[in-house]
Amino acid sequence: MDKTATITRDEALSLLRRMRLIRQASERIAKLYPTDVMQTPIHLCIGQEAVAAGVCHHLGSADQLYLGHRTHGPALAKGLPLPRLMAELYGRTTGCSGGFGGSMHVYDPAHGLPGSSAIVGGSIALAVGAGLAAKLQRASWCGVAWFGDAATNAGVCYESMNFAALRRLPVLFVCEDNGFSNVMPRSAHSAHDIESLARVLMPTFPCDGTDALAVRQGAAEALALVRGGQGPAFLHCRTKRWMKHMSHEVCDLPENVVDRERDCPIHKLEQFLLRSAMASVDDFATIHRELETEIDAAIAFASASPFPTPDLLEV
Ligand SMILES: Cc1ncc(C[n+]2csc(CCOP(=O)(O)OP(=O)(O)O)c2C)c(N)n1
Repeated sequence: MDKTATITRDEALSLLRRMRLIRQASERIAKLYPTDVMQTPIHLCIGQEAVAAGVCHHLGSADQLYLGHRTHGPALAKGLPLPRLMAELYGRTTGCSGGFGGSMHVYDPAHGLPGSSAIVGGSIALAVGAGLAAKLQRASWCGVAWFGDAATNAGVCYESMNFAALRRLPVLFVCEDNGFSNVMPRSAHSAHDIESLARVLMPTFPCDGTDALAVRQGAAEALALVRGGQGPAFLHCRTKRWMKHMSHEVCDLPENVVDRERDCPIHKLEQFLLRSAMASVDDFATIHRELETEIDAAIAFASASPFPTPDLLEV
């Protein structure tokens, strides 16, 4: 189906707002990071916003989304309030993990974010466990495993996909493939082709991960199977990482070629909105301004919140 066929203005603007929230918050984090106010490593997802917005467009708070180390984009797109993310990065008690987790350990059960793992591939099996629970409880929600291309090298990825396929569990596997494991291009870290391997176990849905409409479409088709009781599906989103792996600085690897216009998911969606006369440049400016105000408020909230005290470690 044509990826633009069924999209309404409200949906398209909601995708844009989610992507802009992630982009503008990430840019602010990158700007503040060198001042040392955030005591946590950070993995930014500038350039990858379409994956988070396109997939989470279809997820409700009951769906259980398990993340890896690059959490900010999908967590915000799934509903984690920005002040709670910012306070977590600042290491404050009001953060989503009480200030103890940092960027790689976000936790917000109210929005279907039951945990994330800094171990590459470490949360994939947990999403399958959620899928098993959903099936046993005859519930309508699903488990979602979110991981990068390097996680497909991990044995647990295949064990998890195998079990999910064997038991026909409602699990969506989302591979956010930015083509790199830290500084290593995929050709240097994987002997396999991701889709061919996944296809042995389940239907795969490849999509352009720099295009929010394509991701929205691919995720809709994959989730139709998952929610329809036909077992797991694999969504493969090829995207581009604009920043260094774990840094506030721009990626300068010669193999990572980024065209900041052609590869920009926000620019792509804005061009679509303008072409189809669904929105104007003034609408984009309003969204930008509103989000800057939200980000200012989130930073003020984080900086005014207290640091945790040792007694809070006791559970
Ligand atoms: C089991 C394990 N091995 C190695 C690492 C170190 N490490 C952290 S992130 C990373 C790269 C992961 O790449 P990918 O899964 O493609 O995700 P991306 O960072 O590109 O989003 C590595 C090797 C780790 N955290 N866990």
